[in-house]
Amino acid sequence: MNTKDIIARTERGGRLAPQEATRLWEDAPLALLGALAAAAKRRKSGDAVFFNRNVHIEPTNICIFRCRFCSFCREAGDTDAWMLTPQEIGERAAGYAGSDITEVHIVGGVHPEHTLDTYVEMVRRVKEALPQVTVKAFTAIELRHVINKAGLPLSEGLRMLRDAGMEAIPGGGAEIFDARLRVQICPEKGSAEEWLEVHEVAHELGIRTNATMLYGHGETVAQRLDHLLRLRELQDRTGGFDAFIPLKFRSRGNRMSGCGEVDITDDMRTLAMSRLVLDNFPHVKAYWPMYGKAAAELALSFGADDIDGTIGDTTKIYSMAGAEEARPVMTLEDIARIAAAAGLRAVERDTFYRPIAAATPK
Ligand code: V47
Repeated sequence: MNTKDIIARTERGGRLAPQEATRLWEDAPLALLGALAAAAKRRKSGDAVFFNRNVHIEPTNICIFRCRFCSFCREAGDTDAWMLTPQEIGERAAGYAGSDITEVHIVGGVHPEHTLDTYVEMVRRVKEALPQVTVKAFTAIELRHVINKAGLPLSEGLRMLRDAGMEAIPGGGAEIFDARLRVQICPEKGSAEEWLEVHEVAHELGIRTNATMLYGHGETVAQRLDHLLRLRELQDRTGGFDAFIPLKFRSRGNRMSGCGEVDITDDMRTLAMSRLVLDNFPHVKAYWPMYGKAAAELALSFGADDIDGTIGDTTKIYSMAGAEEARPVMTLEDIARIAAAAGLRAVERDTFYRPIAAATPK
């Protein structure tokens, strides 16, 4: 098939075959990819740019894994290591009572002493403090670790967490699915199949999830595409993913600093190809604490329809890795301005992309 035919089919919303996606990714001009991805975005969500009012709680940066790309993890006893108890997490959540946040996002290191009960207790305490707020919690890696440790089947452990109030699962821990690369960058983390299985079981239980891909650390186009195709295949079977979030490798303060960082043209190309390949994902998110606000604005012209949330300076994962926003805070005015600059309209959503009409900024 020649490139013209591929473009014509993409414009009609047709599914890209692997060879066609490779051709576009490697050869198409960036402006063309942007136009195709922006049109695909409009077919999915019109002129909306979704955002939510959220905070992150990072229970600990102490982690038993030593992923080479991570700038966040510490050993117990390090001067800058922290660990919050479930009670402290509940107290932190209680500090947001009366505010208008709709989501608490909980992700941290895999602490050697944390168990499934610790996770259940964290979720329970947050829900107790903020009953109206959605808890989106724990990567597939954290979940698999504590559920295995408890000697339970995945379905049982996830059900316990769901019953405590974990209503959604974020997309972290996917990194890059390619087995050889995974062994190099996060050898202890478990396989792609294990990550995918946690999400599949969650979907079977009615728990919505997100998916990420860590890119920009020397992987090939084929390895990125393989990652997207595996997600597309699972989504075909379950329909349980809400959003895909490409995560650009940030190089400060980790053992992969030598890789450097890819430039913004690669960011936009990757985002556009994600939108085009993942035709069955409702949303593609430009996570602004990772890109920076200016690149997140540009991303809205390359297929993204979501920029995550207000965050209120509650996450350290990206600032510790050298991202632009040392203290990530996004105001409603910022969001409205960014959406308008892209010719789009900011729409406040809940975790499940239901619009919260009354509060949407003008
Ligand atoms: O899995 C860690 C990534 C992820 C670095 O689901 C890094 O809505 C780049 O998954 N450079 C955790 N990336 C964060 C995450 C996430 C973020 C925002 C929204 C959602 C969602 C999920 O952060 C990890 C890893 O892939 N990460 N270190 C780094 N140096």
